[in-house]
Amino acid sequence: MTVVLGLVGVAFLVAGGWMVWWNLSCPELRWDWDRCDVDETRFPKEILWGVATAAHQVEGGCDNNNWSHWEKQTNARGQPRIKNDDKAGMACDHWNRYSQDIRLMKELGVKAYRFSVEWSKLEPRRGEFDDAAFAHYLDLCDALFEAGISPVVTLHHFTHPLWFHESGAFEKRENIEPFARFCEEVFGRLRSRVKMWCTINEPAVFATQGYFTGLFPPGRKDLQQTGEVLVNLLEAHAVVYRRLKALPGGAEARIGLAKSIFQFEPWRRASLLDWMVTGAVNRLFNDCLLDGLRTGKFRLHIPGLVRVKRSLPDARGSLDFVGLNYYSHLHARVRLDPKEPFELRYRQGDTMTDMPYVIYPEGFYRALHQVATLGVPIYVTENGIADAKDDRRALFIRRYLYAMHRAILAGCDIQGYFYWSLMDNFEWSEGYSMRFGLYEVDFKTQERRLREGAKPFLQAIRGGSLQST
Ligand code: GCO
Repeated sequence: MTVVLGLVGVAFLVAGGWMVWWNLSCPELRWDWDRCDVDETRFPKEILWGVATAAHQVEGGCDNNNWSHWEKQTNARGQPRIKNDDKAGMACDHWNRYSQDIRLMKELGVKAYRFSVEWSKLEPRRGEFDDAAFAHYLDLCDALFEAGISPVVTLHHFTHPLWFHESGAFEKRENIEPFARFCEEVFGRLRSRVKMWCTINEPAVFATQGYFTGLFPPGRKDLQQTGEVLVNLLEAHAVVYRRLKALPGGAEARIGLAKSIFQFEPWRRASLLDWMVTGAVNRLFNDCLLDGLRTGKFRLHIPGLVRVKRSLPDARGSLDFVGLNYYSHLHARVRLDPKEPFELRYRQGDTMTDMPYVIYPEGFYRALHQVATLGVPIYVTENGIADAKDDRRALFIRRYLYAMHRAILAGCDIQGYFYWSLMDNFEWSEGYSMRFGLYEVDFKTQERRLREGAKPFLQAIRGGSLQST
């Protein structure tokens, strides 16, 4: 018995010593903003500046996909799935107003526009392609060309046709094939206008929100299935990359994936438990995909919760560039309550966005270094703030662009930056309550108005300093 107690005591001493060492050896990155020279931020003239949107969030008329179906439903408590019972509906009517919106992009001075194509409009029924819908996207690309703006097309941005949804979507490995065929069709018809492609937007968000938190369709809460959807999405990306590369024009095209990074940090840096839980969530949300792209091996194993392994040699080297979508990080504190195993906590003095995310530019710097390990050029494919009052947007833009500037100086090969978003739009389960736009949208009149807080972005594009005026 004495021996056992002795061993337990030693174990605690070792664990306690580890926690103190770890906490001291890797404090959370925080800069002294009073000493950061944000005004002197400059960017290489080669940086490609753009804005980003997604079809379902801006186009209007996306009424035959997994999201339009989801928006009509209520949850187990009979509450609407979308805040304020919003529906994407006409959204920003971008389908009809894209010429006007391209003029707004020109006013900003951006040279690229990242948008997604709506699969449910292009292939409303399996194997039946709608020529008029393809003609619309060709017209959009031609109008962008006239304006001197390059299109960057995302092939899957959370939405897909109801027939694909009802077939199980990416829960089933065999559904990679119909997605790949769709991508080949789009590539074949748009390749003369589009030279840069994102296969899938934020696989980890699609999988965790749809199959772990249940906030996105199909509203499951099954970690094992989350892992299976994740590995199928990684395989789908790799298959699409190889298939498009094999098509005429494929070798010249630049094909990547838009990867979200959201750091999950221990609330108590000396708590082994907080480190273990946040480490598991980081593995799920960030690292298993990055490792899969790096090594061609997908490994996700959280004992007792999820175990998915798959060798995907085609995933290795399946990026001509990596897209990074970055917003913030979260702190979690483990609770010994099975109903609520951990709670999110916020540090005193942190400035919050409306989401609410913490404004944490240091995390952007960290995330840029994380994706830099993939060894390919980086494009920031999304970065922005929900700020309806427009009283934090300028600060956000100045500090995140400063963080990107420091990452470039540190050697990260950052070649472009797309602001999220051009204009206010449908923010998924948050509906229209979250205002991410450089342009404010009055959804009653569809008027767009440039926000004061957008000014630092215009300064950066024009190669000026971020001098606060
Ligand atoms: C996402 C999507 C965008 C969001 C944006 C703000 O990350 O969920 O790519 O569609 O609107 O990131 O949350």
